[in-house]
Amino acid sequence: MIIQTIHMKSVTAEGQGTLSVFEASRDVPFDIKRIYYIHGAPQGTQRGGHAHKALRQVLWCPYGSILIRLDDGHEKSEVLLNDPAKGLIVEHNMWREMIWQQENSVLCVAADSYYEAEDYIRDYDEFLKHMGVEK
Ligand code: T46
Repeated sequence: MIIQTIHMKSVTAEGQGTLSVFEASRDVPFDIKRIYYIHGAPQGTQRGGHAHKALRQVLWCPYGSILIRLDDGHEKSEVLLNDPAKGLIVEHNMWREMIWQQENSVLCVAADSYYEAEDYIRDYDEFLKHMGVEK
């Protein structure tokens, strides 16, 4: 499985923190139509448990530490988002789970499409079938 991460350009101002930035279609391989973020989750929170038929996204964690588990039906992989300048590209046809390693960690997501409930596959057996994987 190829894991695509990006390192965001970061500009530190002495004693005033750091500005990190990425640009649609330049630093991530798509245009961005929607941004959402998940906050206020206790440590140990597990979210996700689905795949998308078409949606492509970039995930980043500006505060805290969140483990992302990816599964393409053949291989599984994990990426720890614990650096505000690190982004993870999650392509379509990828089962994902997100596990909060630290309370109040924030997960930000920029997506290439508007919200569409029909794009989700929320049943793992259905996902394997969609991917043509024999159980
Ligand atoms: C993903 C991971 C990383 C909306 O109404 N609009 C939206 O744009 C989104 C993303 C969600 N919702 C509603 C649908 C559900 O009633 O918000 C509720 C929670 O969504 P969900 O259970 O899918 O949340 P997560 O954290 O499991 O998954 C989310 C995204 O849905 C998903 O696309 O890849 O974050």
